[in-house]
Amino acid sequence: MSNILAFDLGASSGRALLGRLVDGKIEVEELHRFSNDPVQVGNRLHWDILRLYHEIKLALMKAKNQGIDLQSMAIDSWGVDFGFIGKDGELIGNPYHYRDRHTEDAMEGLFAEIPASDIFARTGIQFQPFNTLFQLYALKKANSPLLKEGKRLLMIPDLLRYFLTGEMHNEFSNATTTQLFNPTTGTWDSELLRLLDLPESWFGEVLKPGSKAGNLQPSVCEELRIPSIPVYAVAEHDTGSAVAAVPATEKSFAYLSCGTWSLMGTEVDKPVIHELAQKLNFTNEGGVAETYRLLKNIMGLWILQECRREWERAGKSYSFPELVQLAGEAQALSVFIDPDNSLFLPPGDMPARITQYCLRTGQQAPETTGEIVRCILESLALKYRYAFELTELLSGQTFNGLHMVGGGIQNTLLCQWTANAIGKPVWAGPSEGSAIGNLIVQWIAQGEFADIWEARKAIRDSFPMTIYEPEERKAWSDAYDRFCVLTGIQV
Ligand code: ADP
Ligand code: LRH
Repeated sequence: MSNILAFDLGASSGRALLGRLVDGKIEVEELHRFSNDPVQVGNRLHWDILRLYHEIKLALMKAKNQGIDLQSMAIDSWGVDFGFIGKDGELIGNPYHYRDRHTEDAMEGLFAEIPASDIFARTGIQFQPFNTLFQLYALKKANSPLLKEGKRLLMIPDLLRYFLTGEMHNEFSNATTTQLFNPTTGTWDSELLRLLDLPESWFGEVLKPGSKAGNLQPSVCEELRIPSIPVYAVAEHDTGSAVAAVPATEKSFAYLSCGTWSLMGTEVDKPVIHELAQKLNFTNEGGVAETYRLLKNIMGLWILQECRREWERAGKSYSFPELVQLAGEAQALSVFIDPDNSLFLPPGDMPARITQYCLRTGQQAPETTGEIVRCILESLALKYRYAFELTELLSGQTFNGLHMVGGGIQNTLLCQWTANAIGKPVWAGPSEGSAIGNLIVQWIAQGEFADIWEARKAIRDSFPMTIYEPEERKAWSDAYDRFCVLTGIQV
């Protein structure tokens, strides 16, 4: 029986999922799970990349100790972040976290040098201050030694794969999140690199998802006393893997990948790059099987995670199910925030920022834990309606429901409220979308599935899907009108 391993590193936690194909069905087992804790040093926020590498090795050890014979493995993670490799082949410094504040003024600064419309026309990627492009610009302005010493730039999964295999490659789906890749030419954008004075030699040939990208190198095998196995490049951007795992039956479908971030959109054959897409700040990220993801980033459950961390610092600890229950007991459709307000991007005292937002917009601030959680979840559901309708507008399609995948689907209230807000059914599952998408791309590469559609069918047959039918239409529709006025979003 073939066993393969998927490492899915999310912004809040990482996991190793063991996958097996049994009579055409997918079986998964969670071999290892670990928290992914950013580390603040002085004013800087970093990822603990070596700890993540250590956790990957722990999972490989667990597989060995359980007598599991692995055939292959692959890694996916959040996008945009990277590390530099120096002349001796070693990692220079700790990768920055995309929520580090060093990119705060970067968009404004760069647009004074290169018009935003040129950047969007070249890359089709939405503007977010933390995109690799703006991180590099900020490092340049700060005269960072990283740029002087760096010889190769590797995205987070590229970097971890390099530690494991000794081979340096850049993978396609994650390369597109840099906002330095041109989907029209299918290569790094030489003109953007030239304008930014970034050496082309930092960026390697781009591997398609499903490419074999090396084998576990001898030093790793010796250390862990394990045989070498192939390491694949899958859709190494977690959103790419999550969307690969959407159990859709037809080509035209809408999805919401719901975790730390909420990513709402549809899959398209060609990137949608025009003025309106730029104005609405939609993105075109590279996906599997020559597709792109036309989608919008929504701040997501990060706001709730950060509230939870704040309450923990105040000595009150809540599990996610407890928070969902408290939200269910609070008053419905009372006060709203725009989850995408820049106030909510950096780490910090989120309940205080929610109060600040509500008072600023003439609303009464939520007070109890349940009221705060309800405000976050309802506001997310309403923002999902906005992004859902824009996805229909930009893609010229009408969707008869929404597929939700990711850890956030364990929040049954959020799923139900999303259905209420969009007025269409929500089909929720699987919750480990990214890890399952990672597995199926390995299997497609190994010939176990003919293509992505056969793999999606196997996902449909293997994992339960929960259906949420829309309810309370009038109340949610009125709430949406209020939400739009309050947040100033144009519909
Ligand atoms: P990421 O991959 O970005 O780290 P996940 O896909 O693991 O994120 O989703 C994490 C989110 O899922 C959490 O922020 C939390 O809101 C939600 N979640 C996780 N477990 C539960 C649960 N048991 N009940 C409700 N929500 C949950
Ligand atoms: C979701 C995600 C998203 C990126 C963000 C940095 O995990 O990859 O697609 O924009 O993290």
